[in-house]
Amino acid sequence: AKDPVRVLVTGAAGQIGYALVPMIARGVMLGPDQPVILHMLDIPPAAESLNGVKMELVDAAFPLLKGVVATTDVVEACTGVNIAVMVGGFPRKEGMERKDVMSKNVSIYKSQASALEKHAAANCKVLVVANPANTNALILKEYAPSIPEKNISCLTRLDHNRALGQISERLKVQVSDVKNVIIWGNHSSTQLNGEFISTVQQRGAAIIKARKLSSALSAASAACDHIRDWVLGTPQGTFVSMGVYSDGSYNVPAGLIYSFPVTTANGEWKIVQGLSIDEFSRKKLDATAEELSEEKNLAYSCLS
Ligand code: NAX
Repeated sequence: AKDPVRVLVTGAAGQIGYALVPMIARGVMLGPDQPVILHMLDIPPAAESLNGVKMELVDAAFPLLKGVVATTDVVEACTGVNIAVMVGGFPRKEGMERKDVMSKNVSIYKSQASALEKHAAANCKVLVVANPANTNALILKEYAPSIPEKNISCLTRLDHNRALGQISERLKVQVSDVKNVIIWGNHSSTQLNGEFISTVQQRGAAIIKARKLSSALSAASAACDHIRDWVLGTPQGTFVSMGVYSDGSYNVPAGLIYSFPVTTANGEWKIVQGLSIDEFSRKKLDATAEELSEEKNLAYSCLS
């Protein structure tokens, strides 16, 4: 039997956490033959609720689940983890300045980066879900210099999957018959996905309007897809979208965490090269890079 993989979920008492941990425990993220130990982190005001989630995980009797650590201690949460899914963060509340929200998230991601750097397993793979996802991932990279930058990513797979879903609905074909859409750049309203741009951009808002809560099951599912493809590889001829550290491909400034089309094999992603970018797309790629540079500057101004 395989050794268990330790998977950290921060913000595990939240909405996405509640949808995500059972998927991980059921093998949706790492495969049906891969035992897992869940590490769940949240903050003290959510400790009781986090413990409730742990009780439910016990009650679900998942055969693959070999242990659960539920804690408000960052070091305990990060110790020995092979995969870290960072869902916890400080949400933007009405009337709050962007800079104040950024500053809260910068301080969270700075301290969690240090804990991961010191205590995670070697070669830990990190996925940042919490918004601003690209920039939180960049801060994490800065403060965990010994974690290779290729191991740090952010989630744009939800936008990618939304685009697949919209195309399948519009063309009346199965979603499994649609592939290779691309999300470029930021998980935000400047992203580009070729077609159905505004529907995909506004899908999050449409879900909030309908559910009075933001997307959770689709976000959790996308996080599983992101890690599964990263660890187990993309099918031949298929690419997916991941927010990764830019190497300057497609003239995207190096040093941003930017969403690119990637293929994966042997636990490593590679940016798909040589796709042709028309003038319309070029403008969008540049606009989303510009937005991310501006966000990066804002984040750095919160450091010190
Ligand atoms: P919730 O508010 O339900 O849950 C967030 C949880 O994080 C809470 O339990 C909170 O106590 C915890 N938390 C706060 N600070 C923490 C810290 N320092 N350490 C550990 N835990 C901490 O939000 P939810 O709906 O689950 O969304 C989570 C995050 O995902 C948000 O930032 C949201 O904006 C982001 N999203 C990102 C998406 C993406 O595609 N990248 C899509 C979905 C989602 O909106």
